[in-house]
Amino acid sequence: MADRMTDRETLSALLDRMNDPDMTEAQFIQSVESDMLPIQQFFSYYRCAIMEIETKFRVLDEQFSLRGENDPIEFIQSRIKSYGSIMHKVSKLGIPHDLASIEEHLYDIAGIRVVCSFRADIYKLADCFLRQDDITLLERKDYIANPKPNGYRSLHLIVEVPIFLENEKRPVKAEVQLRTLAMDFWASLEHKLRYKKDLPPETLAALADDLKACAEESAAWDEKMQSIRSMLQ
Ligand code: 0O2
Repeated sequence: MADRMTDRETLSALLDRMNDPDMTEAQFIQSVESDMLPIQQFFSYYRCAIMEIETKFRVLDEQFSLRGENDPIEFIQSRIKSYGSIMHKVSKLGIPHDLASIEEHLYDIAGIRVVCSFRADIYKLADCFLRQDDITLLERKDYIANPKPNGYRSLHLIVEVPIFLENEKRPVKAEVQLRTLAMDFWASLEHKLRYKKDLPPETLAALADDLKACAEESAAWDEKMQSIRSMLQ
């Protein structure tokens, strides 16, 4: 994934250097390290974006709890998309393999998942987050109002956040997923099923139906819990 080089070119340059009798081991290691630098820097931008976004949500959580409202956030999980998943998506989208194109076309290299107890808190947090003047909303997908056919529910926000580096301010894209505990429980179970390709098709279909029914039931639970809380408040 080196800048402006395909994987194959990078690998073949690496093999040439490994076989170069004039190159010492130290020189070889140094050359590999310098090749890796743009890639390390690339991933570091996304780690910084995650830090920025996580902090924004933690600050909001702190503020709501100071106001005497229950902490709206149960937990936050973040991840950087793995190299393998990035390359898989690059091939699927048919985009060039260089870092600049990957940065331009992939929106979910940095992923932040904010899990709340109550559905209303998801929208409250999303509104507060999006009102911040350094956040640019690129895309909003409300799979709570419009669940996916399999039952998947979450609010997805594709945003751009600036990170402040030594000599530059750099906009970085990230995907924020907001969901309730019930939606998260469901999504992690469904995610496991996706990798169970070795089961017979009838079993897979029956499990998908069961999961769809679970999604409807847990959405009804979310709604009930929400109205109980509203009454308590
Ligand atoms: P991971 O491992 O979580 O990163 P795309 O973003 O191009 O892949 P799409 O449909 O435009 O596809 O994006 P969408 O619908 O916003 O979904 C992106 C992410 O949402 C997924 O990332 C999942 O994390 C989650 N997601 C979406 N649909 C489902 C679903 O049906 N079940 C579960 N469990 N999760 C879902 P990745 O890259 O697929 O996975």
